[in-house]
Amino acid sequence: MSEIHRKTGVILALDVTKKEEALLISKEVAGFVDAIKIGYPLVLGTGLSIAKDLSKIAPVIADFKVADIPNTDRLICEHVFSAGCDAVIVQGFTGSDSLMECVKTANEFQRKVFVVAEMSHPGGDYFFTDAVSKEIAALAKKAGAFGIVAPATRPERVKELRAVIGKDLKIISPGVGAQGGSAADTIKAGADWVIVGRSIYGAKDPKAEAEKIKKEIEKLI
Ligand code: FNU
Repeated sequence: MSEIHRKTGVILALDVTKKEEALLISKEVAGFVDAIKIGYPLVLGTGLSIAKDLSKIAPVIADFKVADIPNTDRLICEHVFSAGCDAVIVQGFTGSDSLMECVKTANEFQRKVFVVAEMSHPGGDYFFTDAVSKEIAALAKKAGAFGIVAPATRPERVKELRAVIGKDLKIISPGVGAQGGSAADTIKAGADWVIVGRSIYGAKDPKAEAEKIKKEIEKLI
């Protein structure tokens, strides 16, 4: 287990499906990212044991968008944390009891919970309307989550959600690069980290691409 600290402002979304490729890319970009986000593509492709392998390289965030009744959420989170993940991404629309169970489980393991406040794809604001995502962000704060997920594709929403949660919670923002968002604009809007997948792991030179994004963020400081 390791803490997620902001050094580069970049989180790698590792949506490859083969273990060898996942380890190779992670080792290459290790110095340029603060954490590695894994999700269904990689875990279904390789098994949850990949989390332990990757946690030797960087902190691991499990993007399972957990969204069930409290008991099932707890069982999922226990597996995720026992497998070596440092944080889990959960949904907030399930309501406060489910969310609080995830946070309680994370606290027992001394791990972290990020709550999806609004999704980054074009259809992402259809149900996650302004009012709903702000309510979810407020609930995340009340429940004691470590942070929220907010869309890099809509930096104005990152700014509004930052205003809701204040400085106590972190914001991680997917949607940079392949989905059209800009790393600099997202950080300027109030995100702590941008999450970048295809632009890095799909690049000819993942290391150079990760370094480029790191430098783009560094220039803002
Ligand atoms: P890339 N992701 C996302 N939008 O893109 N977890 C969200 O609103 C969200 C996410 C994840 O586009 C997505 O599943 F809540 O290749 C993928 O793993 O840069 C990553 O962020 C974005 O990948």
